[in-house]
Amino acid sequence: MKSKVALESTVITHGLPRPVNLEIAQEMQEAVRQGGAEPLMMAILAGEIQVGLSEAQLEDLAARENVRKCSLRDLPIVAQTGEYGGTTVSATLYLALRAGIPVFATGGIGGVHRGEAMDISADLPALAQFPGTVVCAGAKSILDLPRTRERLETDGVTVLGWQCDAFPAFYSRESGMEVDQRVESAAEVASMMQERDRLGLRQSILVAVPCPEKSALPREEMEEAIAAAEREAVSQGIMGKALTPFLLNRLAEATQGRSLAANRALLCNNARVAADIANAFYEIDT
Ligand code: PSU
Ligand code: MN
Repeated sequence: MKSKVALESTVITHGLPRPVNLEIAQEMQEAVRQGGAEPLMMAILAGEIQVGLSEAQLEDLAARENVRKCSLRDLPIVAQTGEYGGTTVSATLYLALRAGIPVFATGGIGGVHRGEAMDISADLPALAQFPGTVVCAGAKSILDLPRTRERLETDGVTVLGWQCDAFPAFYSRESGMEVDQRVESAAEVASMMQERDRLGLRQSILVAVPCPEKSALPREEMEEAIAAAEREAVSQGIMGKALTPFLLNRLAEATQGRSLAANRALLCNNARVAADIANAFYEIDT
């Protein structure tokens, strides 16, 4: 047995355009393997929960139309209807822990959206309820980051900065907010996971890893593009689970693909950091 890293699949089914979605999924899996751990992508295939996908299953899912974006509330539905589903952070966190996998890697977590609609991702209550370790590049810059950061604090989620003091904002390395504690190594994170478990706490540890420097985008530039995409979403009446994919797609257009390159770089980087943490935890836990 070796250490395992769970990967989410909504980023593949809904967050990235085809055909690079498949390439990036393969790169993420490779990054985990390079780190000496086993990658297990979580997804729903014909109503069945999958803990890890074969190459053929991954290719099929990445190319498939009519895949449901599954947060926790969608899991009973797809299990009953026999649909295909990509799992978001909330669903992946739950399913990974259920399968005994404590560490998982994603891009950015969902959070509190901007505007009046009180759209809050199911990722936040899931992080407050399930004791996993989620490696991400902070919260997506399309969100209301101060409110998202406050909500993590209210919910008792431990926010660690991976070799950084600033809470990263996905494409950008800074958000103007701080993490709870800076960490330098996987061993420190693993040790905090162990302490969390000893204390009987039920919240996740969020490990926030900044986007690699050469692919990151300046915050000011992103702000303008985000505001424009946000206005467009309001005028077209786009909301609910369709909002995040819509905004991500508009940003990729507005930055001539540079947001996509940043997304790719941070996903692979997070996968590698998650492998290091999984190995370190495996060592002290077994
Ligand atoms: N970040 C990305 N791409 C994505 C997502 C996050 O860069 O596709 C997905 C994740 O699966 C996350 C979900 O859990 O969006 C949050 O969606 P919502 O805001 O509808 O809760
Ligand atoms: Mn939402």
